Parts: sequence; structure tokens; C-alpha cells
Amino acid sequence: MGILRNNFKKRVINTKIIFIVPTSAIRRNPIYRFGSLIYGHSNSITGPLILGKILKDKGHDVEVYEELYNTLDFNKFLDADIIMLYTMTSNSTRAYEIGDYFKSKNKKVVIGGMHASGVPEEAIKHADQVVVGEAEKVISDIAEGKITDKIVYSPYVENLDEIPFPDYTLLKTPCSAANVMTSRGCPFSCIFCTTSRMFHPYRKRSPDNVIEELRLYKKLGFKYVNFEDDNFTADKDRAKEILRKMIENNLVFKETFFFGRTDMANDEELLDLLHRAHLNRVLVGIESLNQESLDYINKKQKISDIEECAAALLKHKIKLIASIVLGLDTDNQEDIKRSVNFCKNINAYQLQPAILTPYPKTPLYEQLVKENRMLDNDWESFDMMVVNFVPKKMSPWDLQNEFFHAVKSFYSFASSFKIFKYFGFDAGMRRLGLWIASLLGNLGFKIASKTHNGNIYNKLKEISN
Ligand code: B12
Ligand code: SF4
Repeated sequence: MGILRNNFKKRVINTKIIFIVPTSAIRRNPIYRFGSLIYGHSNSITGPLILGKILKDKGHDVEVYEELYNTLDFNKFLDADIIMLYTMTSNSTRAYEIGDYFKSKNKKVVIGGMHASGVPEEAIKHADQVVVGEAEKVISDIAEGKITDKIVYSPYVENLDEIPFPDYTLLKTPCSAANVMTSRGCPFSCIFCTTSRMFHPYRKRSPDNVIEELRLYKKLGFKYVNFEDDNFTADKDRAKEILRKMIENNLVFKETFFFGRTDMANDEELLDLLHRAHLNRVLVGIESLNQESLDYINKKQKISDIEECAAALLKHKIKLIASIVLGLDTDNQEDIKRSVNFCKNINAYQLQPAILTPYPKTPLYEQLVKENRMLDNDWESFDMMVVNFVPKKMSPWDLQNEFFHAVKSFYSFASSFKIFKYFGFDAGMRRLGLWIASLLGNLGFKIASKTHNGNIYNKLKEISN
């Protein structure tokens, strides 16, 4: 039973609210959970921690759980009044399953996040209310029954400094790195990108507000921080100001991951500050080594920018996670292999091959639907590791093979030693771990593709024959 306390003098309604960040079936597998631990430090989606803090400050009891890291026993949540579910596309099937379960137990279910914001009419079938967009401005009224619309369109937050910091004391599952969003959205608009559309327009927090948040994480004892902005270095002067203040205030963590673009490489001062503030692991969207492809996705990036960026990062000992997109209309199998070899040659620390994924409401999705090229896959497959459409220059099966080939050819025992040499022992050991994870992934792929049990790899093989 939820806690409904009636005080005769002053009526206090104290609702128990559980946020769940679900995860897809494959990610609930223990082998996969082990792989995720090698890939990065456990961390959390911040939306529920911010919304949870707003609700906590209003007097509600709030807890947040991440299914990515722990198996959750839903029977333990039956004393909650409201279940709040975060969705991205690949976890939406699971979110709907959880929503249906709690609705059958007469709980109020609210769904929000990236995927539900794109397809609210679908999500509402599994919930009492769905929120489209950033939910800070409506979450309390929804929890307190003051907003009763089934689909709630929430206005975006104009001034990001006004919202509370994510409250990690609400999180009941493992988390060794705190996620910080110093901005929301991105000034660019690549055709496949969901975040630049969900978080629109591009907004920035003041450097002092960011510093306050970092101070809190030092106090809480976090050793690792991730800057999860889509593009932390989009405004270089602002990025430099934050970095300087981190150094001056002794708010430097052991390692801070961030997302950047190749354009950061032409600024020596920025690179030096990044290194000194320990922002020493960056994911850069290299996407493709084919200029036609870069223009097709509206990346506004030249191949020479990529080459210069790789050299500059190595010089400043910033580990590069090279992200490439597989399956663009303008790329053939040779182009993909060329991109992977390039990433090997520049001694990228990690490779993140992402299969082009048409997320709802992006121009890419609209294009592929119009051209009748979408495969009939479950949303669970929309995780950037599975082919969900018919590529132009190869079959779906060929593209799926290219993904596993990319991983296999990039991660090797021998190449891990170069990482020891450039970045030291910890980085080298982690790279060895990734090599083992890549071998296990390839083995699983081979077995699944030969097994006729309706699994996605076997299905892709069959439809491509
Ligand atoms: C941190 C992060 C992770 C972490 C943590 C994930 C976890 N614990 O599950 C890690 C690195 C592990 C990860 C993994 C994955 N991720 Co991720 N991740 C992010 C990232 C960078 C930040 C999330 C965040 O904190 N956002 C900032 C806050 C402010 O926004 P928010 O959480 O969405 O919350 C707002 C609204 O959504 C809404 N809201 C949120 N929750 C709720 C709940 C309710 C009830 C309501 C009403 C509203 C609401 O209000 C909030 C406040 O405004 C996002 C990119 C992004 N900018 O969001 C990608 C992102 C969500 N991930 C993405 C992907 C694809 C994945 C993976 C599939 C990647 C992979 N191949 O493994 C996995 C899947 C993990 C899973 N759970 O199944 C994609 C999803 C695309 C899509 N449309 O589905 C994104 C958008 C990145 C991208 N490439 O575009 N991820
Ligand atoms: S640069 Fe990155 S975050 Fe910005 S629109 Fe392109 S893919 Fe999205």
C-alpha cells in the first residue's frame, strides 16, 4: 500500500513514486552486464534523478532504479502509488511490459523520455499518462493529479540553471560515475540524430552552475564524472571557462568522459585545458571517411578535420573513442572497412561502430518509411548494433556482418599493447577486456545466426538470402 498520510490539521499527501529505467532483454543477460562494466563505469540516465528531486522537494517518497545493472524484483515495488518509466527506443518494449504489469496491479503508470516523446500515441496504450519532452515543468502536477490529460506536452526549460541537480541519493542501483549535462541539445542537426530534436533549442548552463554541481559530486565521493552533453565543446569559450574553474577549484576527477566534435582540434588552449582537467576520454563522431557520406548526413565535417583531430588528441593524451556510422546510403562495404582501418591506424583507444538506426521522428526515419525500406523489427533492435532497414549498397545481412567484422578487426591482443604504451596500464588492461568482450560478442553472433529460433540475426540472414 502506498503511504497516504492524512494529518487532520494539515492534509499532507505523501505519494510513493518509483522511477524505473528499463533495459532490453539482451542487456539483462549476465554476460552482457559483465561486458557493460568493462565498457564504461556504471552510470545513470539523469532525467529521473532530476524529476525525482523535484518530487522529493514536494514531500513525496522517491526511489530510482536502473535495470541495466541489476535484476529488479517488481513485487517489491507494489507498495508504490505511481510507477514512472523512462524510455529510449531500444528499451521501450520492456517499458511497455513493465507498464502493463503495474497497470494490472492498479498502479498509476506514467511514461516519458526520448521514445515516448516521439510516439506518444503508442506509449499511452501502456500507461495512464505520457509526457512529451522535458518533464520538469509538469512532473509535480502530474504526480499530484492536477494535470489529467492523457498525453501531456511539456514546455522545454528555458533557463537550465533553475532546475535542481540530479539527486544521486535517490538511486538504488550501482553507479560509479556521475553524469553532468552542462547543456541540452546541439547546434547541428544530423539527419539521424534524436537528441538534437528532443532537446531543442540548444541551451547552456552557466559555468558557475556547472561548478556547483561538480562540487556536490566531489562531496559525494565520486571519482569519475561523464559530461554527457551532445557536444561539450560546441561553445569553446564556455568550455574553456568551465575547465579553468575546474582546475582552479580543485574539481578535477580521475577521469572525465565527454562527447566532442573534430573542430575542437584546432584550439591548442582548449586541448591543454581538457588534458589538465582530466577530460581525457572523448567520443568523436568520425562517422565515415567518405566525404559524400559526411555531406549526406549534414555533418559539416571534412576528412582533413578528422585526421587533424586524431593527431591532436594523441599529442595531448586524450583517449579517442572513434564513432563510425555503418550503412549510410552513400557507403559500400569497402568504405566501412576503410573507416575501421583508419581508426586502427590513428591508434584510437576504442571503436564504437554504430549501425545507422532510423529512430522515430528523425528525417532519416521519414525517408526510409517513404522509400519502404524499414524492416519489421521490434523496437528492442533499435540499439545501433542491429540492422533495421534495407541498406542501399549491401544486404541487411552484409551490413550486420560488417558490424561484427569491424569489432573483430579493431580489437586485437596485439593492438592492446599500443594502448599500454600510449595511455598506461589501466587503459591497456581495459582495452584487453574489450578485446575479450569482442570475442564473446562475435561468438554469440555466429551461434545465433545459425540458430532457427526467431532471433534477429538469423532473421536478417534469412531475409537476405
Ligand atoms: C547516459 C546515457 C547512457 C548511459 C546510461 C544508460 C542507462 N543507465 O540506462 C549508458 C552509457 C550506459 C547508455 C547506454 C545506452 N544508450 Co544511452 N544515453 C545516455 C545519454 C548520453 C544521456 C542521458 C541523459 O542523462 N540525458 C539528459 C536528461 C536531462 O534527459 P533525459 O534523461 O532524457 O530526461 C528528460 C526527459 O526524457 C524526460 N524524462 C526522462 N525520464 C522520464 C520519466 C518520466 C515518467 C517522465 C514523465 C519524463 C521523463 O524528462 C527529463 C528531464 O527533462 C543519452 C543522450 C541524451 N542527451 O539524452 C543517450 C541515449 C539515451 N542512449 C542511447 C542509446 C542508443 C543507448 C544504448 C542502446 C547504446 C548501446 N548500443 O548500448 C544503451 C542502452 C541502455 C539501456 N538502458 O538499455 C540513445 C537513444 C536513442 C533513442 N532514440 O532511443 C541516446 C539518445 C544517445 C543517442 N545516440 O542519440 N546511455
Ligand atoms: S553533431 Fe552529434 S549531437 Fe549534434 S546533431 Fe549531429 S549527431 Fe546529433
